[in-house]
Amino acid sequence: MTFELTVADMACSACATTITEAVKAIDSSAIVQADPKTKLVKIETAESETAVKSAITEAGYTIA
Ligand SMILES: [Cu+2]
Repeated sequence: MTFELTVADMACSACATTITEAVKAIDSSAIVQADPKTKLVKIETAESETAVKSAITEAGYTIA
């Protein structure tokens, strides 16, 4: 499935990398586009939205 999350505390490209890696840790074939300017993270994954949200939250970020 494909969905888009807003991560308000994604401040820079290092945050975007951390978030991308957190998602890829639960689904290595996930496609993640994280943009610190818009705070949007577009994710294409076989994992559930709930699983992805908790992976990002556990990495220390807040989903709006
Ligand atoms: Cu950052």
